[in-house]
Amino acid sequence: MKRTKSAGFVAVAALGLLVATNVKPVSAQDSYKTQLDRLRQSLEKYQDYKVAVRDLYLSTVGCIYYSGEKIAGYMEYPKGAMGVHFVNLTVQGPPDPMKPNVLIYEPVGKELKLVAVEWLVPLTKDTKERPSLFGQSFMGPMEGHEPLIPKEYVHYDLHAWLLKNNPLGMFAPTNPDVNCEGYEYALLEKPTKMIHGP
Ligand SMILES: [Cu+2]
Repeated sequence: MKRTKSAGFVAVAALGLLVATNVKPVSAQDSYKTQLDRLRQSLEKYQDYKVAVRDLYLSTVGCIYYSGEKIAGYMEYPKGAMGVHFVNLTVQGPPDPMKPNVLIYEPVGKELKLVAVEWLVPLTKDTKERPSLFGQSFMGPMEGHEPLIPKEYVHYDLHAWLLKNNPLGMFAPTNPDVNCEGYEYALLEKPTKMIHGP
């Protein structure tokens, strides 16, 4: 009886060792996924755009979309929409993966559905390098997106389609599945001029 017990213990201990040696170190990819999942959860409350407004994410009204037009020296935005940007000017400093300064809504019928977030980072004289989050380099630098953002607002940006699938990828700037059609303030934007910078 005693022998069986200790044999069982040895077997369990060996199994434990096997499991322990099988544990792979957490890869960067896994930790980005965990971060993105945490961010997605923290955005739940902003499904209601009024909660976003109370937290100072303010609507810029227009639903932005691009035709897919390509111009040399200008940003290449694949045909698709970005949606309605709600910008929080009180979120400043280096980009915080858990606190984007822009929330993006898609008008669906009479509602606004939260579909993505964006980090907008101004280019300043102190900028030493291109920002990145989740292993993704930001796009830009580029001029401000007229007519809703002044041209002089030269910036980098990164989009993340956390709440609506984007066939072009999680971090693509435009989403062909997002639609501004039928929305009163749909706004076709021209590609934005690229600026030289780090
Ligand atoms: Cu955008």
